[in-house]
Amino acid sequence: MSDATAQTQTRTQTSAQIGEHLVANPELTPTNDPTAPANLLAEDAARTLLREVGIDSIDLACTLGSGWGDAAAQLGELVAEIDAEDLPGFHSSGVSGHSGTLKVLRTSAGAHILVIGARTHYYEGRGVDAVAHGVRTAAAAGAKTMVLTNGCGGLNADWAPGTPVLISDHINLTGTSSLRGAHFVDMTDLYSSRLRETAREIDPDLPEGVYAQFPGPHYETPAEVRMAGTLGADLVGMSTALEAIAARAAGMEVFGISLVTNLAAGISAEPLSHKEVLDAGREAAPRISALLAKVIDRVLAP
Ligand code: 8IG
Repeated sequence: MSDATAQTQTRTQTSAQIGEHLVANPELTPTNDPTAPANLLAEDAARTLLREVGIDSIDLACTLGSGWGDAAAQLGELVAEIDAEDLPGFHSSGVSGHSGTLKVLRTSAGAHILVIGARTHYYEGRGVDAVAHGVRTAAAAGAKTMVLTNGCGGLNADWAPGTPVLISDHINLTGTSSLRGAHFVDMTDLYSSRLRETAREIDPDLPEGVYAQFPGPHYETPAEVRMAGTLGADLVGMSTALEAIAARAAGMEVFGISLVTNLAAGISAEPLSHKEVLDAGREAAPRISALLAKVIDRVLAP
């Protein structure tokens, strides 16, 4: 076979693999195409994860944000802990307060929970596929529920640092999407009202609010916080919305919960500090960990 024929054959194979369209640049393959590089990478990570852990599937996945790091310990018995770098497509974040591992836990009822301690933030500049990778990997590993947690700024002065708030909806202010191509996905009831009900059965006093995702990494100006408030936001942060979109697109039911670690800029007279964020998280940890464990237990109850 001539070199030219071999090359043509390789190219033909590749086009067959990634669909009829957009063969010139696989990165442009729509995210609803299973052969999009982002989906293939997530499949690869899920396969690696399940093989390493020696299980067939994950039931529920949970991404832990600022202040939520201790919550994993209460969710079940640790089956395996894997460094982010050892799984295709994952990176350790390098943000203090964020761990760089994925854990698999087994609940007393025998369900498997994937705890993603290695979240990639949009502000890291790795692109939206990296941001959605944890969620897509969870979906590829079989997870039906995606629990997204974060630390955030609060616009409601009544929510003292350390207050957990259910996310009822979001406003995506990143100017981008975690999806690409003609991938039109309904975002009605994105943050499952059923799961919010479940959480309120455990703590009837849990407030809820609309989360606005800013691109970061800087915090907002007071004027931007006022803008977010005018638009209908109660919480401001740098994560979650893009992941929730990817989770919904992957068919998962989404539960979102924020820990208000600081009042958003201009809401209190004090300037914001990352130390304040970490302190509020540390102090609230036992309470919010117990809350999350109870919610997840109930979600997984047969
Ligand atoms: I923790 O006040 C935390 N993350 N955008 N604003 C934004 N992100 C945050 C904040 C905040 N606090």
